[in-house]
Amino acid sequence: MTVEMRQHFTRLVILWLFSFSFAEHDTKKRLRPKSEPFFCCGPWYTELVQVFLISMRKTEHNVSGFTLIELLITIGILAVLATVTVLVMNPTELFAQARDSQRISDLGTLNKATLFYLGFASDTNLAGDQENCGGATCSCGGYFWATAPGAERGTQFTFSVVVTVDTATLREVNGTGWMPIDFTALADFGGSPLTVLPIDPTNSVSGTALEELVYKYRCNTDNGQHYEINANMESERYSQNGGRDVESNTKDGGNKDEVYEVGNIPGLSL
Ligand SMILES: [Ca+2]
Ligand SMILES: [Ca+2]
Ligand SMILES: [Ca+2]
Repeated sequence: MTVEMRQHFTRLVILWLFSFSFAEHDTKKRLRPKSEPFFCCGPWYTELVQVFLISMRKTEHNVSGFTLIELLITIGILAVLATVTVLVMNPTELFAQARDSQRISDLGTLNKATLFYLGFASDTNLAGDQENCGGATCSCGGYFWATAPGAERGTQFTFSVVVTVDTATLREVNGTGWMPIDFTALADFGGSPLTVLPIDPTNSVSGTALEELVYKYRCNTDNGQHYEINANMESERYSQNGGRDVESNTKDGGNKDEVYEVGNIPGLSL
């Protein structure tokens, strides 16, 4: 590629970037600064882009192409704008929000499936028939279930044993998965409402109990018909006091402001 071809190519790429982000065509097909750029800010950008466009037009009529200084300034501006864009968008928070959206959706799915099971199964058993509670059959009386080993009980939680199952069966819906309910008992009503049990998108128990990113479940001893499922939000947006707070007890009806609780008694100690 000759020097002239490289100069033309560079001009085309930069012009395209500016056209896409900061400029638009007027009725005479001439580029001008956008009236509203895609990200923010103040009138400073208008002058900046105008200077650049004037430079581009001069260059179009000047066989010498860009000077080194112009090219360096342009690269510098693009670098600054890229940095500002990353800071404004905060990709770490955006990814956390996406995982939280998944958690909210998963708990909604699990809650509906459990309510369906309670409403239609002929012989409901919210603690299932698992025998991995210290060798004994589990009951609602002393256990809670979690999607990963090592999950801690909540600060108010008076029960002591956390139940986890092998990774191989973690997502089974027949009572051997992380939730002990046998959803296949709904065969007369179209079968299990779930094909697999969802698990937390991170599924990590590192840190304190309030930093754990796992799903938890327990049922109550009163009549074996009450349960709670919860998850921990990690984004600012969905956490307690965030813009879309789902964790505060005034929002979810639970008893722990630091986690999102669903179920027919979300106020259980979990
Ligand atoms: Ca809560
Ligand atoms: Ca939280
Ligand atoms: Ca609770």
